[in-house]
Amino acid sequence: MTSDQNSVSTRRAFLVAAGATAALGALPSTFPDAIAQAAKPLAAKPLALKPGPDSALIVVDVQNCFTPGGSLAVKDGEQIIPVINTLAKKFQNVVLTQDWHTAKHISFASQHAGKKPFDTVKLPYGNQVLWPDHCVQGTDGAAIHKDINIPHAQLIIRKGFNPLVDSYSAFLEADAKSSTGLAGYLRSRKITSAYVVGLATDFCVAWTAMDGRRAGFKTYVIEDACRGIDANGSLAKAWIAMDRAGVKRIKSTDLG
Ligand code: VGL
Ligand code: ZN
Repeated sequence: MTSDQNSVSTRRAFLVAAGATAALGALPSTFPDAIAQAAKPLAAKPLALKPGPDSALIVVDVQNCFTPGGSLAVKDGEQIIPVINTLAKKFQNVVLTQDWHTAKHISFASQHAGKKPFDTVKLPYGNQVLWPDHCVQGTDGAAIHKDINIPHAQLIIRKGFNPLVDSYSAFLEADAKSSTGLAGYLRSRKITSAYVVGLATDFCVAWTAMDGRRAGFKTYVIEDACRGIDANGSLAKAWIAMDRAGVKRIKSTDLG
């Protein structure tokens, strides 16, 4: 076969593969190798998103309490730090958040007789998961992890400071009406897209992303720059809820 014929047949294989992929959704296991190979670049194509002045990276709760050695450590939580530091260089606008509780915060299991961490209670604003004491204002556990290196971050939003109301979201407390001011800040700065990373995927990241979407921001969660707690299936549930809310799930390699 001449090289011309070769390239024509490769191209045809590619088109067949592209059509078959679209029609079947997934490649059957018997799909010829050459065609499967040709189809691969399609599936793996990065989105090449380029954050501009209208985008902000929101780095959620990368604090000592949530990283190994902390009182509410998220498994492998420290592994996202280099990913976040690299991502942050692509953003003009970066907001950090800090979980920032009073010493006897209502979300702590220690404040509810007979309860232990990860139990739930009913509070006036709804069901509340109870946690080990964590991120108490001014303590070392509440400090941003020392390896986070984003000197150009412009704002730190502290949340969960109301003794009687938790706040997973960086936008709204758990009563779903008390604002942290973040939406107003972003709007005032003409920011329309929010890229959310940090800890934990299934609590503060998910609630922040969903509230961001509800507030009208185009919202992305960069999955390899997050880690989850996964209490009682919470991680899978959170991804489904984020998808339904219109939050886009992307990878750090999708950013150009
Ligand atoms: C978080 C549980 C309690 C979080 C904060 O940052 O995801 N989770 N407080
Ligand atoms: Zn908390």
